[in-house]
Amino acid sequence: MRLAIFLLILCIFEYAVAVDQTNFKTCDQSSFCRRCRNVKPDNTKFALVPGTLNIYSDSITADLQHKDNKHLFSLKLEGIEKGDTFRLLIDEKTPLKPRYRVVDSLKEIPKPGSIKVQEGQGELTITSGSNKAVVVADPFRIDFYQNNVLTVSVNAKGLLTFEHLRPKPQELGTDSPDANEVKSSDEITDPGAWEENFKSHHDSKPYGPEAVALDFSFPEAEVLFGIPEHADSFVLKSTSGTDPYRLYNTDVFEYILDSKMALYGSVPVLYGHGPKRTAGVFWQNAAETWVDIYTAEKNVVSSIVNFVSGSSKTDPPAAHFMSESGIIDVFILLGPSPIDVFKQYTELTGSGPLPQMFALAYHQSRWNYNSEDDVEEVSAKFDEYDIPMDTMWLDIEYTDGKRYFTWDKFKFSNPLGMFRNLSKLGRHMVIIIDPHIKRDDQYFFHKDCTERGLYTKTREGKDYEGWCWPGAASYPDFFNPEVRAYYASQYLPSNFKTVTADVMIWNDMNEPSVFNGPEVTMPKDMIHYGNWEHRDVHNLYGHMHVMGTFDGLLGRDPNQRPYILTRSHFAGTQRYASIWTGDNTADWGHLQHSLKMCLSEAVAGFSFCGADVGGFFGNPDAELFARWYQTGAFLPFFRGHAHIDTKRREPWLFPEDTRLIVRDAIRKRYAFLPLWYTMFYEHEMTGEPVMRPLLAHYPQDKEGYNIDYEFLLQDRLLVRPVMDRGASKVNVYFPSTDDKKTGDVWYDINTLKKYTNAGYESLPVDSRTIPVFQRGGTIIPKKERIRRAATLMKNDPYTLVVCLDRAGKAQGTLYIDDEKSYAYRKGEFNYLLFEFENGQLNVNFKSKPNFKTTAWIERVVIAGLDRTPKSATLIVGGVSQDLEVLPHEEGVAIRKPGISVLELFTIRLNF
Ligand code: NBV
Repeated sequence: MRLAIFLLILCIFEYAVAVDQTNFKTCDQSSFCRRCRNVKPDNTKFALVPGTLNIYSDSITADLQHKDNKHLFSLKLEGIEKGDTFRLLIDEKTPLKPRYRVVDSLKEIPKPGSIKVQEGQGELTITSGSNKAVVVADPFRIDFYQNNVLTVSVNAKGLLTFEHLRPKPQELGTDSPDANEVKSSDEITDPGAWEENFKSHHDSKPYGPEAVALDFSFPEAEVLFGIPEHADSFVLKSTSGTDPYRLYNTDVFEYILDSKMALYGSVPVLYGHGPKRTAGVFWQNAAETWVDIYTAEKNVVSSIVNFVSGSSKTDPPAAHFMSESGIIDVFILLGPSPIDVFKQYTELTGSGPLPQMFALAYHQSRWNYNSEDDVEEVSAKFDEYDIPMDTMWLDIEYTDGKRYFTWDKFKFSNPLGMFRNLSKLGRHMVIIIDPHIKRDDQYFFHKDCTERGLYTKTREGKDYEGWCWPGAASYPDFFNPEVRAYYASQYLPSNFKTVTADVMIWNDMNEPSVFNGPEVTMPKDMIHYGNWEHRDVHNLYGHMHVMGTFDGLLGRDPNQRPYILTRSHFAGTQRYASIWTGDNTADWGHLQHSLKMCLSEAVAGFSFCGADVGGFFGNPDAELFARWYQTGAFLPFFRGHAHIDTKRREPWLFPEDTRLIVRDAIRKRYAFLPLWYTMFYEHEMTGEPVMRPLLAHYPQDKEGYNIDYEFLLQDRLLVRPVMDRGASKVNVYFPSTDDKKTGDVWYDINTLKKYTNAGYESLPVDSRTIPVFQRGGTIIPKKERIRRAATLMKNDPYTLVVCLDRAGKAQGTLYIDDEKSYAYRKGEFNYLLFEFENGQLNVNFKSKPNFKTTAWIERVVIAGLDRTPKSATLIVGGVSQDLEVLPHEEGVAIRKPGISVLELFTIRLNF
């Protein structure tokens, strides 16, 4: 026992001081990365085998061969029916054992559509809708055209690698025919090919080298972006002279900024963007992956070569994906617009479902709220200081010794009472449930998992044991459907009796984090359901965990939308959970990176993203704290959170002026909740991201490509938070809509001051300013009676803010439902379209209103009119009524239309 405690302390200590990057591999320290990166360009070894082509109505297949070792691979190319998308699959024709194919990432198997095939001299043209793929047999490459424009080339650099499975060299008898073949033409000499050590960890690599890699060029692109999660700029940097970007879900202690190191999540989708076109590739592989980025800016070698050869042609931006195992399964997304390509991606992996309203409001967390009294006090103080707050969070200390699904009976003797008290105030609670399970024979969960064989196994078939918060721990094998079903059943009211159906779940440490494991995670040679190595599925572990949780919450209450926050994630996890950027630090750089990181996540399907407001590690000073709240109020997931060793930092513990700034920021969030809710509904429906980079709507504006300190919410708001110490002004960039440098009209959301020029504008700010602008041409719904919790604002009246474009027009939507259940999926909602034109505001229903509400419109604010109206007339069902028009900031306000959101109406301005 003593030894165990000693070891735990040692592990935690090692974990806690393991700030340095040497705990994580560089490409050079990873055998497969070295091998793939060593492949020389422009000399691909692969060619299609003549006479092996099969043409089907929706796909083609052919054999691909490695010219030296003669190994055969089967290639399949499909044109996907929906979206301008192709799918390319390459696997070994007759592998020694099956290779892993990801199945849980896609929302469903995408249906291939009909294709036309034309055979030419050494090449093949496959037409799918208005797109085509030209497959060149030798040297093998595929060029993808969208509307006859070459948009993505596969293997143009010739970096394709497919290491076939092979017997271990020393295991071959001398007379084995394979032995000679392997030795003569196919030897992989890298010392880590068959076993590999990293620090004190040994990877037994029983199947040897099995990497796959491929390059993608984007002839129409100027910048590449995507492949979260990295604490780096939105636009990807060249990796020439640095490590590639890494995708390997890891718990990195005190992660550093401007780094290509892997973090908690991996989403292998990458986009190439230029003024005319955007395209993407989704590399569906869950093994450790590295991605090299070739972009012109830093490609010194090619510039020199071009200079010497007198050529001005530079290679187009390209990416080289390298994965340790699995197959090549890649979707080519042909755009052509940024929004098109984002939708093509979510068409495959799904969009985030509409959350309950409370989840879009403000969350209050820390590691830890220490007792029921603590929770109650904090909740009461929010009321005392009139700061709205919807959800309190409990971190790991609420449990009985980190045994999830149990409570510390001293600190939390009556959790049901605590929940009821919060519920009475309209508030919610989220509690943490991590995947590591304490190895304690008295603990029911551990007993069940042991007896029923639910844990991830070692190579010898024993339960894998690692170290985490509870000490010795094992890890349920969530890849096994039985494990997920068992896990889900733990949430049933009959099992988890100490929570109500309103308590939601936070899944942390699910990379999985293993304090004493290689790179703080599970060894790659552990075994999952189906006999797959952890190596094959690593980046999916958290995803499968979250699937179990989601099923659990649904099973507990089928009509309530589950809310889950997860740290680890993969492509598709957005269907189940929101994410945050993990353990950031209370400094200005981390505040700035919260935008860049969530922008990358948003284009990779994760609109519901946020960062720990205030910074997890360290103590923010008042200025940073306030600026962080102002920024967080405009990011989708808005939660204050802090490390256990930090000073308590509830807003009232700061000086009064800071508290008031924080209060103001949170209240602003609440005022915009109708917009957030509408945007998330539209996100679920369309798959378009909520948070967007400037290039999403201003694709031609090259200056905007690299601006990632500013972002759009849909195409309605432009947010440029103050994220520098001591700022007295900010440089806001208003993007331009075309080459002529004209742009949209923007209105400051507070003053309604109008900005009509595209380009940089230096604006003065004080400590209260959050520079946010509404685009001319939009109508935004708001609620201006702020209450203690969003759930209490359900029937409150709306304000519509109409900001006119240059033509005096605007439009916008408002979505309304019960904010909690799935009734909206059965049509119980109202979806309104407001349109303003010729001095008149009209409403239409986008579908028949089907949700009863008493909510009404209490005010219409209009900005950008060129004349001041004397009055307004409200017309409902042929009956007219005069309304008062008053000056309001730099616009006007129509007072008290007093009209239900269920009625059709017109408001006419009288000049
Ligand atoms: O559960 C404790 C923390 C949590 O507060 C944080 O948000 C997670 O990202 N958790 C990580 C474990 C360890 C942190 C050093």
